[in-house]
Amino acid sequence: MPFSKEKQIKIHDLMVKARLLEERLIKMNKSGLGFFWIGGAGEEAFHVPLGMLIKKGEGLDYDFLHFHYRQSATLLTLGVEMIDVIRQMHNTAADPYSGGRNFVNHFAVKKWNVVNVTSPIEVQLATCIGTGVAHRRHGGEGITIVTGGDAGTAEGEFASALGWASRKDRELPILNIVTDNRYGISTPFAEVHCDRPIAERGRAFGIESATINGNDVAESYAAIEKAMAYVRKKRKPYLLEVKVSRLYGHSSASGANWVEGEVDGIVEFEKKLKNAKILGEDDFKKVREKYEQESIEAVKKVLKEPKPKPEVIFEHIFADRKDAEIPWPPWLKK
Ligand SMILES: Cc1ncc(C[n+]2csc(CCOP(=O)(O)OP(=O)(O)O)c2C)c(N)n1
Repeated sequence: MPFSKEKQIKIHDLMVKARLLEERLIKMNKSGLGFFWIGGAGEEAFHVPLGMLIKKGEGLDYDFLHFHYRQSATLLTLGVEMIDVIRQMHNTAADPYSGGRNFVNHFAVKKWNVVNVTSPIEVQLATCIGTGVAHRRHGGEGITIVTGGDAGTAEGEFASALGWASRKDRELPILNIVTDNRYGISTPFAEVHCDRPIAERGRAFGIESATINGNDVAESYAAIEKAMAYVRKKRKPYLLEVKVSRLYGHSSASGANWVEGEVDGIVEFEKKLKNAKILGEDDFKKVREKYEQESIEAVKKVLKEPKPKPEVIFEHIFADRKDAEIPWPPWLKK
């Protein structure tokens, strides 16, 4: 491993934390405590290193993050609390990302430049251009990072983002990450794409790119470090294709059941930690128990919290409701 024992223990801890959180969210959905689940079980080996390497902060001196909906591991690594994700799952008023309005794993954190995660796919490939241009004008080492899935690369926004990022002498410092789990809901990769790596599409735009195994912690860490160093210094785009697993299928809409035959990045990492005598079975069990307990305590607390009041529905929207000509719906009349 190219990094210290302490760092490996930290990565393992965060990976398990993210997995236990996702499994708790799935249980909540199945027991009627959350109406929809979508999340990142199977992407932890990539997203924990990503979270560790992000230049975290607010404003253009820091990275701007336009994320996909499978990044609980990145957000936990940045410092998000389990309980807040559970608040969004249960749609309570205290959900800090959407005030109880949005699906789970739809983060928005202004103090860390986490731009609202959207349910319509590939919207982030359009918004990333804005901060990419701002980062270019600002200079420094802050970069724009955008993530999306493999199926989403069939949409126009993906090609547009590559085009905008690679204009001659106006290149944008954007790290464009595609997490490839080989499916778009139930549509297999080959139904939508040619039999070539997605990373190769970078070539047509003169964009540096790589394809990596996102189930391997060391490979992920090294590839992110390399790609980030390139984008930060050269102020040019980089396309990183990351092979990942989808351990509970697409979402609760497809059942959210364990999928046999997928590689589990946590199991793979634990084999390495054991072989290197860094951690053993007892340690693994303790970490799992710690986060199992934290998630259970969080659910108990959240179940007692209030839901948002109907009057707040028009808060945080672009149009100023006071000046709008649209009448208030009768059920909201004061
Ligand atoms: C614009 C738009 N079209 C269709 C959908 C329905 N939809 C939700 S997720 C999804 C599949 C996305 O697959 P991929 O981009 O590979 O990401 P993954 O969910 O596999 O991580 C689709 C088609 C959507 N949310 N938004």
